[in-house]
Amino acid sequence: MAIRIAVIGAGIMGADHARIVAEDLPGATLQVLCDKDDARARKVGEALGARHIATDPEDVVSREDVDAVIIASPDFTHAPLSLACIRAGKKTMCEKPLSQSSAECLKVMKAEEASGERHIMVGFMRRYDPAYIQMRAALTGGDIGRPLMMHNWHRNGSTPSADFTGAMAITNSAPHEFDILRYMLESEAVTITASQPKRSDDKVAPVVMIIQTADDQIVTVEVNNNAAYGYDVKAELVGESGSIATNHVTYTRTDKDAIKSQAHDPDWRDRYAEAYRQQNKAFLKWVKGGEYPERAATAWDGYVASVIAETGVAALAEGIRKDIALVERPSFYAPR
Ligand code: ISE
Repeated sequence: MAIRIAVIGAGIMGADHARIVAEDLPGATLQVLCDKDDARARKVGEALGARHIATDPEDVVSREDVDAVIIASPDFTHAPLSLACIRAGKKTMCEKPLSQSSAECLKVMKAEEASGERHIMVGFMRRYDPAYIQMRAALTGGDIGRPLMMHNWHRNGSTPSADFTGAMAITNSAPHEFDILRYMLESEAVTITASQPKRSDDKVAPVVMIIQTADDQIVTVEVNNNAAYGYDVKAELVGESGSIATNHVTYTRTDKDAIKSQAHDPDWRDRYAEAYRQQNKAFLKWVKGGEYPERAATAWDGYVASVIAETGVAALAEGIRKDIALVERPSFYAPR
């Protein structure tokens, strides 16, 4: 029988996850599409053939005809809904960040540990992106020697919504970078500094962060949510005997008027389409009874990204380098 998935949230990411479940995930059914906004839930759900439309997420999570849940509602709902999913015993793919508050992430970790089994995968989909997979394979294969530095550029054409605050550059966008640097370098971030240039208008300004790892590597992260020209995420890993960088991903190039050009994606859904698909396939395999996915980000990874973000926000406000202080990693979250 197909796995009955409920998608919570019918905004940008909720609609995308619902589309993947309905059209691109053999073995899964879009059982419920839930959004607080009934009209939005109906519009997205009916277009994708969702079996049920709902507006109360807590109610959806505990439905008997729901086997698994994808949480893609606003950031502040992620932790409370993850807790509800753990209580209901449902395996869950929660969009990043697990929470913008590390204290809330700890609550999720404690509840999950108390339940005795893993319930939560956090949607750090870059772990499933072919470019980062190749980068990691080159690194672990010894192609570039010991990694010394990682440079990351994260540019959005514009902020995704009017309620996107300045701090969200660090708490909503940068967590992708915080997670991928840990995943790539297999070392924890120990200090962070953050600075910002001043824009001439009141739009969210870029942030540049420098992070040091426990193995004395240096990572730079630029987040520019108003880059104006399109979605553009790049990374370069510099090792002692070589370096590897992600390429711009496009299928075509235009030559016209003596100019060679390649388009930028409008946002992350196109650039990371394959990563989202692979991530959700891994989720489905786990729900069907497989092992917890090897690449998946756990609630612990969600917690660490949130602590780095909180420390980054403080480093920016205080204008100083801050230590990143984590609780001890519970053995429940030891790598398997
Ligand atoms: C959004 O939530 C994402 O996850 C995107 O990948 C990121 O580029 C964007 O800045 C976030 O707001």
